[in-house]
Parts: sequence; structure tokens; C-alpha cells
Amino acid sequence: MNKTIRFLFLLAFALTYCSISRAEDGSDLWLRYNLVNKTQVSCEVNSSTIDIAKRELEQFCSLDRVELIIDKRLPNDGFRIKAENEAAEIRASRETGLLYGTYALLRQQETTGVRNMKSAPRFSLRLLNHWDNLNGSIERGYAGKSLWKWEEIDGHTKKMSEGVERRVTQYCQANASLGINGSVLNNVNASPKMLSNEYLAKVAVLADAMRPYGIRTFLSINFASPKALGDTDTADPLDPKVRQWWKEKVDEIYRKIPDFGGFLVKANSEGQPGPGDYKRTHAEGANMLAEALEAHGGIVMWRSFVYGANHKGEDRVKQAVSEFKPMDGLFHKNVILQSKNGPLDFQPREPYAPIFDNIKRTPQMVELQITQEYLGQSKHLVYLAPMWKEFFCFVRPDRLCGIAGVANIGDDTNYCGHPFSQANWYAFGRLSWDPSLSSEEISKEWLMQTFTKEEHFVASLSRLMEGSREDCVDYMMPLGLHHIFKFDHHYGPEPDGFKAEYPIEWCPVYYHKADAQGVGFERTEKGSDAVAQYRNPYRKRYNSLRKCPEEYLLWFHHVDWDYRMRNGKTLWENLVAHYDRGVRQVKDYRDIWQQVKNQVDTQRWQEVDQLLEVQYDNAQEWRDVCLEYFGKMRQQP
Ligand code: BDP
Repeated sequence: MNKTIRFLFLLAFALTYCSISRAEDGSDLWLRYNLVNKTQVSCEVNSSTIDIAKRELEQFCSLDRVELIIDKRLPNDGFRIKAENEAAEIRASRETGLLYGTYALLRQQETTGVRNMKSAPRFSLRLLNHWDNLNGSIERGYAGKSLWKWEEIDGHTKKMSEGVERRVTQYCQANASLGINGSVLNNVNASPKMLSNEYLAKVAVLADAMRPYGIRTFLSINFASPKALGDTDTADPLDPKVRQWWKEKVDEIYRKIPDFGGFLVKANSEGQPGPGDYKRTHAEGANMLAEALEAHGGIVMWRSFVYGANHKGEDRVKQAVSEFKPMDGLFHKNVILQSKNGPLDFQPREPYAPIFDNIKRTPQMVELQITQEYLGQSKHLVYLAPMWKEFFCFVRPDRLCGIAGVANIGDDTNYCGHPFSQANWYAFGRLSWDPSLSSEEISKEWLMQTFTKEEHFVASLSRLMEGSREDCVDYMMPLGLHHIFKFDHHYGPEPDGFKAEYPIEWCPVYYHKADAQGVGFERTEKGSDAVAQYRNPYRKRYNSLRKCPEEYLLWFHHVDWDYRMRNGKTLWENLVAHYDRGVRQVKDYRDIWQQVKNQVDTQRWQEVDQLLEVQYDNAQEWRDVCLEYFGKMRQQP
């Protein structure tokens, strides 16, 4: 009897222990290599970057030997892996290249198996844009507070708390594993305090931590900083005192951070100060900063996301081109124009932003949004790589010098909130290195490294992920509808949204223009003529009701409710069908997730399961609210 009780007790203990050891909080991201401690690693060079590469290989590589070789013939950040039997050689022209090669080798080990490869990044600037505020909050952040706990970073002793250091180190490893090579640390709605001596000393501590991982530090700046900090009485970019202030400030930054990357600027946009406050142009403002940075090799990333100021009343999606096209060619050579992928604002689907067709003499970068502000935030499983790939069908990567992703990273245990939102950070990084990778390849890699290599699991979840963005479009805003979100928080539906006290361009009714006859924004030459900003064949195609791709229909056309679409059914019938399809798809996710229950650890399985329930509820709400509203509009007398 005693023996049986002891046995049962031990069994219970073993079971509990097993389930604890299987508990998974997602904090390891996709970096969950097994500890092997086997490989002999050699390298002629010594540096902190090489130390990281060596350590990763020594601990986690399963080969016997790896040699790291500097080879100046290879392109900048590129690398080459040659593997034979139980040994491999990684070559690169720079130490960061060797680190990228190291992570590529480990990725191969976890996915395809080690093989020869040669690789170089498509973009030289591969940056995360953090919209983190100094008080720790994150604008449009849905995964907790900022990783940079400024009060735990001491600029004098150059130390940070153990907690911050641990998380920042892992953040760097994750980025280096993808080839991300820069971080803009703070919100584009920037506090002037960011440039105070106190904060710059803290920034230098973070920069020191990131440097060995090949990550350069950048800052968003508030254009009115010299005035706001009380050093000048104007921020006019043509005022000599202001120009001198920026020059000295930049010199000071480079004394603290010799490899500082440069500034990101949101000016005269949504209430931010800018050169326009002094009747100066964006070019005059950008050039002042560019001149200060030039001597140090720094850059200015000037955002084209402006509307309202000089073009009141014009269709909002046209305003960036109207503002910046006349200035093309007037920017200093270290100014880059940074534009969102679509002309409006990170909607579930937008046509590409025509600024990429119109700016010819200024280097350009695209800004993608990893944090799912308008795609269910950290509550919906929506894999964004298909959306970004869609953008690259229209704007060739070789026309861009860089790529920026608005980060979805916070101090949540798993960094990103939804366990599947990690895939969007991963996919952004992989595409910033190689935009020709398919979204499916990337999701499979991520699934294998993050969950399991089991074939059925990988196949069914990658299929689900692949379709998830289109499903989200369907249950939120199909057929080219856009911006019918609840005011400001951008999560739920509010098709009747209108507030007289706010700019009309923030109101859903401005965008869908539903009435008794039809729905949609007429942007053809009969309407706002936004189509005129597109290159052909897109201009012609979008201008024609018949030829316009149906996924953009209501973006470019105001269409009658009983208009017959390509499948012979009316617009209304199609709208209903899309909403229904979106909801049905999410219902299926839940069944698929049930089927893989045994292949996923309990904690992450349950977390995702609960989130899928929320997503399903939300999808139904979107469908019901929108169809009820549009249905009523349609039946108006
Ligand atoms: C919008 C966000 C807002 C940002 C703005 C921007 O709602 O919080 O400040 O974009 O990109 O999407 O500047």
C-alpha cells in the first residue's frame, strides 16, 4: 500500500514537473537552439562581434569545426557558407557579415540542414522604428511598455539594470539573426528631451550594447528641439543660431556615439512642429539637419507622411505627392524620403503609394508597420508578409535604399503580445535582407524554429498564416474599403464615424462615402483624380471601373450597390460574401488549432486558442456592424 502511494506521489510529481518544464512563455522567440557545446571555432580576428559569433557557434552548432574568415572580396554585409562533412567555413568582408553568416548557419541547422550558400542583403538600411516614448509607453504598441527602461539606464556609470540588459541582449540577438542593422529608438512624435544631455548619455549606453550586434542607433527628433529646450527663441531652419545649435548638438552626439546613424523626422504632420511653422519648406528643414550630420556620415530620414497643412481640402491620399514632388532634387544628398507603403495609413489593404513613382532624384525608403495598428493589434493572428510582398510587386526593391519597420516589440514576456505576432518581426527582418523570399518560405522557417518541425503542423499553420491577411481584409474592409475604424484606437468598426470637431480625414464617412445609391471614394479623373499620380499601366487600370482590380474597387470608385461584378453578382452581394468568408475563415482557424493541440506546449497553445476566440468574436462584430450600416444606407429612401 505504502509503495503504491509512493509510486502515485512520484508519478504526480513527474507529471507536474514535465508540464512545468514544457511550459513555454514564448520569450525565446525563434532562437531556441539546443545546447550542444561541441564546435571548435577559429577566427584570425578578435572583437566583441566575433566573440558573439564564436559563442553562438560553440554552444549551439552541431558541426565539429567552423572557421570564420574575413574575405574582402565579398560584398559589405554579405557572407558565404561552405560546408563539408562535419566542418564549415564562413566568409565575409566584415565582422558583422560573419555574425550574419553564423546565424544563417544556425537557421539552416534548424530548418533545411546545413548547406553551401552565398547571400547579401538587398537594402543597406534595415531598420526598426520604435515608437517608444520617454515615459515608457509606446505609441501604437500592443505588447507592453518600452524595452528601454530609461530610469534603469545610467548614463554616468554607463550601466543598465540586469533586467534591461538581458532583454536588450536578446533583442539584439534576434535582430542580428535577421540582419536588421539599425534601430530608431524613439517615437516619431518625438520629445525634445530626447536630445538633452541626460538622455543622450543613456542612449550612448544602449548604443554600446547594440554595436557588437551590428545595430546602429538612430533617433527621432522634434524639429523644435532647440527652442523647446530653451536654447534659442526660434526653430527656424534658416536662422544661424538654430543651425549652429543643431551642428553642436550633432557633434555632441557623435562624441558620445561615434557610429550614430542619424535622424528620423516627422515634421508638420499631425501637429508636430516643422519648417512650415516659419514658412520654410521641408527641403530647407531637412537640409539644415543633413548638413550638420554630413561631416559624420549621418543621414536624415524625412517622412513624407504629411497631410492637412498646405493642402487642406485635397484628397488625403494625394497630399504627399503634391507636397514633395516639387521638392524632388532639392534635398541634400544624405536625405532620404521615408514613405509608408500605402498613400493613406497602414490599412489592411491599400494600393501602393504613388510617391514611389513620382520622386526620381531623392533616395527613398519604405516604412512598413509591423505593429498591427489596423490589423487587429496583438489580438488577431494576421501574418503580414503577404501584404509586404504585394507592395514589392508594384515598387521594385532596387528602387529603394532602405526599409523601416514600425516595431511591435515591448516588454511583454514574449516581446510581441500575440505569439504569432513574433512572426511579423521575423518576416520583416527576413524581407529586409531578401525581399525575394516568399512569404510561405518565411512562415515555414519561423514555424519550424518557433514551434516544431513536424510536417503536418508546419504545412497547416503556414497555410493558415498565408491566408490570414486576406481573411482580415475580408472581415474588416473588403473590396477596397478603408479607414472605417473606431475613432483613434483603430481596433473595432465604426462605419458611421463622424466628429465635426476633428479633421474630416480622420472620419470613416469621408472614406466610404456610402449613400442610397452606392459606396466608395471616386478617385478617378471624374473624382479626386488620385489615379493621375500613378504610372501606367496602373493609372489607366485604376481609372477604369471595368478594369480596376476588384480588391481596390471602392478605393478608386464610387460604385452602385447593384453594380454587377465579374462573377455576375451585385456589389452588395459580393460585399456580404466577403464579410461572410472572412468570418468563416477565422472559425476554421480554431478547428485547425484544435487539431495541432498535441504538437504545441500547453501555455502557448492555450494563449493562442483564447486569442482566436477573441478574433472570431471581433470578426463577427466587424461583419455585423458593417453590413447593418451599409444595408441601411442602401435602403434609404
Ligand atoms: C498613424 C498613427 C499615429 C502615428 C502616425 C504616424 O495612428 O499614432 O503617429 O500614424 O505615422 O498610423 O506618424
